Amino acid sequence: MGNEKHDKESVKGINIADVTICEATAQMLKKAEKDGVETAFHRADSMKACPIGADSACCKHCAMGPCRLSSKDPYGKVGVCGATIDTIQARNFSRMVASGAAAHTDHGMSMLDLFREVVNDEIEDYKIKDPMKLEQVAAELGIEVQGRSVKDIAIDLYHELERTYVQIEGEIPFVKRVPEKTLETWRKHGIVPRGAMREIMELMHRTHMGVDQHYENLTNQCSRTALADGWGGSMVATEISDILFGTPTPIKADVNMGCLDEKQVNIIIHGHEPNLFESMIASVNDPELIKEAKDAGAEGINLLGMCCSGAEVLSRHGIPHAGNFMSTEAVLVTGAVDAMGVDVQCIKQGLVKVAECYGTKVFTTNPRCRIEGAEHIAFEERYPRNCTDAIVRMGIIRYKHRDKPIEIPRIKNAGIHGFSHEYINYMLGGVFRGSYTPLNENIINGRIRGVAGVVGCTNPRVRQDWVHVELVKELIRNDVLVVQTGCSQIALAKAGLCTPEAAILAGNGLAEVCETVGMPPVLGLGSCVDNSRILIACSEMVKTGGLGHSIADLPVAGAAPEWMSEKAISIGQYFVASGVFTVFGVTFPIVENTKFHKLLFEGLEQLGLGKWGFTADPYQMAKMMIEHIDKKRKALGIDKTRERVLMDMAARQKLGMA
Ligand code: NFS
Ligand code: SF4
Repeated sequence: MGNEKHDKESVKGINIADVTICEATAQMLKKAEKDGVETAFHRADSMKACPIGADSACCKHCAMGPCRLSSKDPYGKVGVCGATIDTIQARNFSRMVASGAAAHTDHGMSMLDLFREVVNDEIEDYKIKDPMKLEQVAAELGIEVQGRSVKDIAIDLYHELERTYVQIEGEIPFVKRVPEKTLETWRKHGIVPRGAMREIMELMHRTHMGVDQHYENLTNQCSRTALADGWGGSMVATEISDILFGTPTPIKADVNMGCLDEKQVNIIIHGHEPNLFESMIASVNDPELIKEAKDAGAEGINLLGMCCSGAEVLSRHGIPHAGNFMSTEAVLVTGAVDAMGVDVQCIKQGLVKVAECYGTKVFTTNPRCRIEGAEHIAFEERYPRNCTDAIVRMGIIRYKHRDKPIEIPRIKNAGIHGFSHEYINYMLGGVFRGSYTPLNENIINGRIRGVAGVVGCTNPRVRQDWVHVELVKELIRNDVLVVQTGCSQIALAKAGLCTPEAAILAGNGLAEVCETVGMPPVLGLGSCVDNSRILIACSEMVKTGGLGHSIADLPVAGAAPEWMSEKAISIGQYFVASGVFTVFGVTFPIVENTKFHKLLFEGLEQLGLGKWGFTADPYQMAKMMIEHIDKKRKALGIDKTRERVLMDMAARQKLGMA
């Protein structure tokens, strides 16, 4: 220990009930304070957000600045170069999109690298597990599949998908999945993406000092880059993962910290890339390593996920999930984690210090992500087990030398996860012939009012999980079917809403559909890159018919109620550019009453795309989304259904929800 943060006086207590509704996290925060350990919740309390930065009213793109404009009087001043508030905000916002899109597309590229090596027989540890999906994706992209070997198809698919990154001119492959009318709109505005590398490079160029100084023109490139993420990098990540590791189908699995087991060696994988996780699954099932764990006195090896790769293998294999982004430090406070392996994205640097306090080690594995104080064990795709076996062995050593008291919150929540868009159509369409027709019919007849994607992070600036849970309850109560990914999915799983029984919280129409099919009213699809599954589902709904001709016509809406990362902004922008009304919570990183704000919140919709919305309040958020869904229903002429049910306090108490 021996660091000042471990001095009990140095941790200023926070009001724990105000910062999270996750009971396990709350219990661990109490313990952390007792142990003198600081977490992001404590740091958020002492680090007040900079008001100028929060509104994106500052620019540090050159050394004539940094320049600060006022959010109270946004047009009162310009930067030294003359940049207006609209230029400054559009540039800052676009750079968030560039960074978020880069994260998703680079992740997708790693999956593609792995796929190439598998196809070329350069790796033995991974294989094509889902040749049916391979054929289906290849056929969709116009690759001949009849009478050809899996390997030949895979080679062609690899070369085709590589264009998602390197295409210099012309449209990327998955644009073929976009509904005709949506694509027409994109073509009209010149925002059909070329390769992600080109789009991100051009966006970084255009946001440099003294280049693009028209917020509308910048926003076009911002949309184009975001679309290169959603219909490009993210979609490649999802499809390749399915081909290599299997397409998810519904599976029962547990979430929460109660999945830790004091009697076993507990290993946590936290990050985003499934290749590390898949190798770890092989390691923890290796009889030799299990024997080593038993020789050390443990009953076995217990593997858990956290954050997005955790959500992905929860959906794909039913691997238990310990918690979302704001629980990653708290889980270490249990003292029960014997090793935490991380790869890329959403890995708080603070983890290392917390881990140190409990004699746990954090292992970085990816060359892109090292953390001072963490041990690095390189993950090489050709020899993946070298890395994951080593982490298990380090965990076993730590197990043997556990010397801190262990406290595991006894909370575990079962649920059903793994609803790929392919499965949704089988589930609703019957066993023999998958189709979106029954979903569309249920929307047209009003049993299902519409579909909402509720996704994204947790954030210590708002009460962890609360906004997600309240929003989703309000939506399903109003017959809106909810699809989920990432940390949001875990929040709802912990609240018990990923079970078929949760249909009792749904409105009559949605409840009826859930009961008939035996599905939960909240469908977990996996990680954040799996938001691409939502795009595909939207496309399918349009193509199936009866709900308009473009994604913008659909009675759907999206939300990231507790977002924090630049990836979330990229996701938001690609949903908006695809035609979806998308509402964010916490804070919106631009100044109101500016032209750029008006463009994002109104103007884009007039161009035939979707639009942004903002509110930090979950009930208001539900109201905005439902009103939008109703507006679309009306335009489609299918609005002859029930009035929206607003839950008052008494109704909430009756349901035990207050
Ligand atoms: Ni999405 Fe995943 Fe979670 Fe947010 Fe981070 S883990 S990619 S960014 S915090 S949902
Ligand atoms: Fe200031 Fe313009 Fe330089 Fe930005 S680019 S820091 S607004 S002078």
